[in-house]
Amino acid sequence: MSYLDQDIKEEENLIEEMVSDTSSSKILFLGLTQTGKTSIIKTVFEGRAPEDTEDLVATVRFERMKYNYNDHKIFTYDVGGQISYLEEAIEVSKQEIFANVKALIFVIEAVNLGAYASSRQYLLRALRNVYQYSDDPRVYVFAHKMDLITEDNRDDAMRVFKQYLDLDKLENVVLFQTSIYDNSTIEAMEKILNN
Ligand SMILES: Nc1nc2c(ncn2[C@@H]2O[C@H](COP(=O)(O)OP(=O)(O)OP(=O)(O)O)[C@@H](O)[C@H]2O)c(=O)[nH]1
Ligand SMILES: [Mg+2]
Repeated sequence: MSYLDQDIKEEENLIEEMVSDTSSSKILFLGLTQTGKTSIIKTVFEGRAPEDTEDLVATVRFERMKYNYNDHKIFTYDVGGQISYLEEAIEVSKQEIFANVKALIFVIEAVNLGAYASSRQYLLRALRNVYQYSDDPRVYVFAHKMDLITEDNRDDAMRVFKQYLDLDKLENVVLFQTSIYDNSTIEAMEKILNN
């Protein structure tokens, strides 16, 4: 068997396991490139130090991983945030990406106002897909890299964030303020998994 065949076989096994194992949770990570999706997965589920994420390369297409985390069986889908990968996930591969989702986590850099509009467009398209292809999915927005905003400015920053993203209009979307440099991502994940 070639390496390629072996890879394909492993991928198929992973998908089969995920679909047949109803006690497992699929967590789908989406958001623009460089927002910190892979860093969140590596620090929370693999215990990697935050500083070790600085050299992560951009995710190509999407990456599936399987974890045992605090008695939870988890499958993560980490979609690369470059526009071509997002488009592929949302249009071409939507049936696979958006099926069986327990939690969709949409990551937005809190500090990057210039990217709010584009993030919102992708968030809306992701919501449409996830409600179409999954039963009763939970949806979360991470206002991420909060460590880059001084404590005094966080309330104002969050007001602007919610206003620009018009989050109040999106029913059932739960917002977390997160950073890999403190416990906030781990605390958010625990709430999500225990929901
Ligand atoms: N200051 C700060 N930097 C962070 C945080 N989370 C991630 N980063 C940094 O953000 C950069 C991009 O992180 P990635 O995890 O590769 O981003 P990504 O969203 O997976 O990017 P794509 O794979 O291209 O979609 C890295 O240099 C991380 O160290 C955070 O909470 N605070
Ligand atoms: Mg990535």
